[in-house]
Amino acid sequence: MTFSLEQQRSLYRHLLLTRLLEERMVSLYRQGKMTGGLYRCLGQEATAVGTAFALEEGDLLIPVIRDLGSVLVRGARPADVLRQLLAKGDGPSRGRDGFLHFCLPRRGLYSGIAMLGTAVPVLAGMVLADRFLGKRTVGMTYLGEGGTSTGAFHEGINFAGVQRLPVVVVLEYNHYSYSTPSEMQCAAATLADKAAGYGISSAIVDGNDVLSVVEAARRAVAHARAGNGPFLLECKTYRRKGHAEHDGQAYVDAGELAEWARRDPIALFEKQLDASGVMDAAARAAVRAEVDAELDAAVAEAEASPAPVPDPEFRGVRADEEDAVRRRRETFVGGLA
Ligand SMILES: Cc1ncc(C[n+]2csc(CCOP(=O)(O)OP(=O)(O)O)c2C)c(N)n1
Repeated sequence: MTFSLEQQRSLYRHLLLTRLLEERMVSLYRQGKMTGGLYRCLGQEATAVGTAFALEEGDLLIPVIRDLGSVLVRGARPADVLRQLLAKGDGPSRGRDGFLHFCLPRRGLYSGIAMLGTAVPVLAGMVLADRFLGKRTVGMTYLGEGGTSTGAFHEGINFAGVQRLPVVVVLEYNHYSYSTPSEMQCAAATLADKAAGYGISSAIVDGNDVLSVVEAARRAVAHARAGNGPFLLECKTYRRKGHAEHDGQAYVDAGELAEWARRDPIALFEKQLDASGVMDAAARAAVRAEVDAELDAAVAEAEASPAPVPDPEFRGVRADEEDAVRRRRETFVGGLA
């Protein structure tokens, strides 16, 4: 598979955007401005960016906590991501929720679901609904090793397999689930091995090599779209920070961290771009300057956004919110009478 100059530039830009946006998030978190936890994807950027890059317009994506890169590839604006994290009144969730729990339905991006594994049956239902409408929508979601131990994952992937639904589950093998090492999580030699038990296909890819990830994800998406059923794509990567910012990861060996820092996905792609002559250091510096400027503006925009206004009407709880508010008011007035 070949990649155009534009595609490689876009991949590089999204990797950098993910890394540098996260650094801004850390700064806001340490200033006490963020609400809730901060879950980083340092070292895993190529997995989320590369897999989402393989989707087409109209496809569906449900991220989990390490997938900021996929959210940006789907078109979320950094300023809106920051508004969400700062729980601003004009943020995507209007200050009601945190982290990546927001949707951009017009971009096919749905909210990460806090209960691990539940995105699999939900996504299976979404692509099944689209199949009834005659669409060939592919759904992609993500899970870590820990997420694959849940009943929801099992039920969802089993149903998707039986129905031959176009669901791609990206399995992020990042060596830890909170503090539990992977070998304590699952007895199978690889997560991809689980596919055999469901009668579906799988592959394993180096999750730190963004071009390999895109290629593998394109094959997985094409497989699913062609009606061959779900696909498990295991990306071998490494979580270089603790579970969240509050976790000092004392359970991780320093040598192991240093070893994976040498396999940094962005540095690896920079080497490839040098070798192929696609983007030299000056061209990459220009992209970095562009991303820095975008993030300066995004932080300023998000910080200037208003705080949420407490709303006793529970607006936004239901899709038909105006109707719900009207009915609630009518019931209340009726109750008084
Ligand atoms: C069903 C369920 N159990 C527990 C949790 C709390 N929890 C959130 S993330 C996490 C660790 C998940 O590990 P893994 O799936 O390997 O993903 P990683 O954090 O390594 O990316 C836990 C225990 C949850 N959200 N849902």
